Amino acid sequence: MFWKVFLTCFCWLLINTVKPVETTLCSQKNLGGDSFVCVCNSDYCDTVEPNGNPGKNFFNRYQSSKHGHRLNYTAIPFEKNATTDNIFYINISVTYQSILGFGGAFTDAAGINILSLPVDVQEKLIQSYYSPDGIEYTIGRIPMASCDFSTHPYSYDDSPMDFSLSNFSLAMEDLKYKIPIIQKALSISSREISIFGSPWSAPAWMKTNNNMTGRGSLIGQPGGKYFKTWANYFIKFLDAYKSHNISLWGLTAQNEPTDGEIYKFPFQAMGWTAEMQRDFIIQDLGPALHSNGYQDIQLMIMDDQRLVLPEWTSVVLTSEKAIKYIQGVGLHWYYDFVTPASVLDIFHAKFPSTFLLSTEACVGSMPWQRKVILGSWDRAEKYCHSMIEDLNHWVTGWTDWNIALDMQGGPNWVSNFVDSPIIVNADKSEFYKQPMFYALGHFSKFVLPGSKRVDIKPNGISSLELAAFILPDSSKVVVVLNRSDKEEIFSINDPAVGFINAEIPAHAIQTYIWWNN
Ligand SMILES: *[C@@H]1O[C@H](CO)[C@@H](O)[C@H](O)[C@H]1NC(C)=O
Ligand SMILES: *[C@@H]1O[C@H](CO)[C@@H](O)[C@H](O)[C@H]1NC(C)=O
Ligand SMILES: *[C@@H]1O[C@H](CO)[C@@H](O)[C@H](O)[C@H]1NC(C)=O
Ligand SMILES: *[C@@H]1O[C@H](CO)[C@@H](O)[C@H](O)[C@H]1NC(C)=O
Ligand SMILES: *[C@@H]1O[C@H](CO)[C@@H](O)[C@H](O)[C@H]1NC(C)=O
Ligand SMILES: *[C@@H]1O[C@H](CO)[C@@H](O)[C@H](O)[C@H]1NC(C)=O
Ligand SMILES: CC(=O)N[C@H]1CO[C@H](CO)[C@@H](O)[C@@H]1O
Repeated sequence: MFWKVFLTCFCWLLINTVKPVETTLCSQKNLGGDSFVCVCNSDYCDTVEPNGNPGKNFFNRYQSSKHGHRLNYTAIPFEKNATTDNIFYINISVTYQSILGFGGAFTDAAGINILSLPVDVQEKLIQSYYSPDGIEYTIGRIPMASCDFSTHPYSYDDSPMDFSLSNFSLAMEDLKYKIPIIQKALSISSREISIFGSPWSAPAWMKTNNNMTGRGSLIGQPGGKYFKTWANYFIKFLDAYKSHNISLWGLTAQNEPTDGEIYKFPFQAMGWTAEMQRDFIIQDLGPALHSNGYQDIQLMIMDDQRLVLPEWTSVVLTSEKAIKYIQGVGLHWYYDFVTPASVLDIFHAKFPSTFLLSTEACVGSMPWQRKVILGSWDRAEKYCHSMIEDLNHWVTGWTDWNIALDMQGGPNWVSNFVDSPIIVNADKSEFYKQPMFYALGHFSKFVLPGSKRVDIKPNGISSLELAAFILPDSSKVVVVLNRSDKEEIFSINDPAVGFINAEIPAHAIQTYIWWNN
């Protein structure tokens, strides 16, 4: 009996320890950028080494760099002392915000691109983002009906004066380009994915300019017929997605409400003042959500540039009646260069119980920027820098824009092409994982929802950019970015385990993970 048990255990151990590592490395290709892309096709796609506990006295390190690896895994032992004076001290008794997650958006354009690939390559693309051997996104955003990354403007109810919304229905685009991809992502992920919806525009007939584009807003006033109908449209949308087994976690009240105040704005938009948004939530949207069983939906206001944060929130969140319906504020990164991150700290001090979430970001949207750059490390640094900066100023997560675009950065019906972490080359039946994909992965795979940011402080002056977290299972994570041309030697001290004596190459991102045992 004893031997039988012993042998069984021994064989089990053997099988489970000598199991070959199936991780595959990046298939590098230089396509003109300052770094390379990783090519995925029917034959091949790189995967990420699982982040398991490496055992007593060891920590995990994942590294990506301009000239080297993509999420390259190594287990390294702790040391008893630092080998440098450049030491960062982590202090888990100083905690900040809870993390919601990291992810991207399921746009029509993303779906069109994914479906342009052979079925097995489509699978690899979705796995790259959502499966346990990918970067394991935990956030998803869905445009409610069309946006610029659609092939044409449409809403869910284009029947004029249909105030009862009896002709409301999801579009072909939802059924073909969004829902199947979201369902696949949910089914292959081992994590919960928080999905939120955002509308770009109401149907034209509900608007002052009778058009989904340009300058225009809902007809009438909050509490009026059009506002009530627009609130019910959100409920119909939530119901419709639910009937496809997709339960939403959140909503933003409007994508970029300031766009619809701009004369001749070129694509779907709807204008709101902060006062209108506040009163719509108090009189229409909030009550509609609560009376239809959606009181747990996380409702976010603004969903717009950091620039408007102080003004907007001082109008909406100072209303007692509004804040009982509102949980968060959505931020877009496009004009961060004119607004310092300190506005986020000021916001948090004023409204500590309302979370901040980055709800949209992409590179290539500015007139002076190139659209798609294949293999741009510079863009990965921009993403990583933004995530570290946001996280160090109370932001709870970061949402990228389209999860996949074509070689031009579309499709986009107004030619507002931009870049994406995954670029699909349908002609070659392959896709390219950009450096931006790995920059996101350095956070999304490791900084799980429910983690808390903790203190990490240098003992002297260092310009490395870092953010540190304690996870729900008490493991610790530190993400480090070096944007300079030289490598840097540093050490991280956790009094519970010792020193991580580290070296970061020039232009590199590292994630360190360790457990206390
Ligand atoms: C990491 O890099 C080392 C050294 O270049 C290489 O031998 C190894 O295969 C890489 N491993 C992974 C999982 O990327
Ligand atoms: C650790 O390093 C410091 C500074 O280099 C030194 O003063 C100290 O004696 C060392 N401690 C041990 C235990 O080696
Ligand atoms: C960690 O932070 C706590 C709370 O501020 C403080 O009391 C403690 O001294 C800090 N520990 C170290 C090692 O700095
Ligand atoms: C719904 O659509 C049908 C077919 O387009 C149309 O005949 C009907 O009038 C619409 N209903 C409403 C209430 O607008
Ligand atoms: C909406 O506005 C655009 C831009 O001015 C115009 O081209 C289009 O024809 C308008 N659509 C409708 C339905 O009026
Ligand atoms: C939703 O999930 C249930 C249970 O898993 C399944 O029976 C049903 O077919 C699904 N419906 C859709 C529309 O996917
Ligand atoms: C941005 C940043 O942190 N750069 C650092 C990378 O490493 C070099 C070389 O040691 C430092 O001088 C930079 O400050």
